[in-house]
Amino acid sequence: TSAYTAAYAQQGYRNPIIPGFNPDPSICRVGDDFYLVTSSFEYFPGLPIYHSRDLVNWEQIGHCLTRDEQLPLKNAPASGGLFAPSIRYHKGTFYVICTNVSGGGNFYCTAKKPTGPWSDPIWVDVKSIDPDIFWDDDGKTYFVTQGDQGIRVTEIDLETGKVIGPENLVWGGIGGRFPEAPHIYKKDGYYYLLLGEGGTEYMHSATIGRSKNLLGPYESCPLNPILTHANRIGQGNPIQGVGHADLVQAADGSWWAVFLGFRVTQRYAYYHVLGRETFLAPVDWPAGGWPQVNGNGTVDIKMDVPTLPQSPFQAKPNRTEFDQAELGVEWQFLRNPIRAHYSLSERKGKLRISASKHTLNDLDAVSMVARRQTEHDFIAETALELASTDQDAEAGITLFQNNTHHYDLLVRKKDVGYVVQLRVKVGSLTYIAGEKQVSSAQLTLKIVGNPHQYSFFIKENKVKDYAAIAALDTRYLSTEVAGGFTGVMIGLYASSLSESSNAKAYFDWFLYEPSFGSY
Ligand code: 6LW
Repeated sequence: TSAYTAAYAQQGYRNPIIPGFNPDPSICRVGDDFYLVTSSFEYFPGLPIYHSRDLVNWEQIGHCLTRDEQLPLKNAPASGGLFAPSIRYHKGTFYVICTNVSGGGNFYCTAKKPTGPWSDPIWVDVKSIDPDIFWDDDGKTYFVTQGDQGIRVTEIDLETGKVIGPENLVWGGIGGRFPEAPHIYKKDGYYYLLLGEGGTEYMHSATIGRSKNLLGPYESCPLNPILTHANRIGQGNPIQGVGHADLVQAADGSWWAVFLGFRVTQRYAYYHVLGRETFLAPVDWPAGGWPQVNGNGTVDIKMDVPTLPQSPFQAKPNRTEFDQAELGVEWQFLRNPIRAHYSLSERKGKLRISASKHTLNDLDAVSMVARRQTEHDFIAETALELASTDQDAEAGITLFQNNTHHYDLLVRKKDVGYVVQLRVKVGSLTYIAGEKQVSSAQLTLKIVGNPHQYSFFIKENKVKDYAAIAALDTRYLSTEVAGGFTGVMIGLYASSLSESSNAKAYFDWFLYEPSFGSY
């Protein structure tokens, strides 16, 4: 039984708690508030920060890295940029600790409030990934990171980030490949070292060890792995790849794990398109004993367990009218954006995107804003107008897994009128899956998704019905096909092959309507 006894508990919640591409979650608590950060790779701004009062309902409150100087992403490849972050609160200051694998390596930023402003990065000269900071009772500060042979603990100076001791290899886990994602907790006189093992794919897990000394030797928990679906109990579970966890204790004494996992498009059919998402499980962690994650170390979509008193946030509208001065926090750019390419004020109530000479295939400042696909079942729709005399220019909506795997529903100018195309980009293959001549550059573009298919539609102005363009398999945008660490983003973009293009696209509104579907 759990230490969790609050009489006002509520029952049940749905996993994932933060759906869509939100991997490598790390969490901290301040009073009754929880803050959580996830990886963002080549997207800008970097590292979304979420807030919750009950661990079940989450609201994004901003990003940690919002300035170009904090987050250089020039030419960052797909799944480059920012890897797994940690978030901690120590003596009145928030810390986000992370690695920019495309420039600068390990760093941490500080803030007095989780909404920022966050400091410039304080760089730490330790070469690895998945950093965390651990403060020991004697006042010393340690940088904790991954390493090929196991987890390393290195004393640093908190003010400057300067390394002031050797890199100590402390524990390699239980022998799974890629021992990574370390977090250290001090409890009941032990140092507990939690890590991810098995790699972030189907063999993923979380394991834990403990020692009376920070630098080890660490004794392995007899229940290891304490979290995994790479076993008979986890087979056929629509959630796979669980691992890379962080633990947090609520104000009432109950313990919880947040971790990544992914929802496959079909049981036993191993494809996933939504990226790695953030999940929650209750943890039973008796004094002097080992933590046990949700009983047997597996989780479900529907979790029938007591929770903290639930305190949902007001739901955000599905439809964005682009009538605010800034885009909502759910939108991100691909790498550092060219600011002048975007405007919400040029035409009132419209998002203007100027074509960049970089296409969606390029590792550059592509003109695109994108948000996560968060459920398999959804409708995404936008009304746009392409303003261009240039036949090489195009604008539209894209399902973007990475620069080599995306489906684009676009409009471009033709000699007479305009043409709509559905273009498929899967690795070295490019294919036009559907095409339709239209009379005007003012159109509504629509995508309807389910676990297996994306269906594409257009509607011309003054025409009543939608015309179907084609349907495409979701699996070619899956991580299993595309590789990498991200998930499908839904992007609005404009590009042109001609250097001097003046092409612009005006997006009037955007709708994203997710539904839970089967899972
Ligand atoms: C991350 C590593 C991992 O650094 O994937 O799931 C890497 N685990 O810990 C990128 O997200």
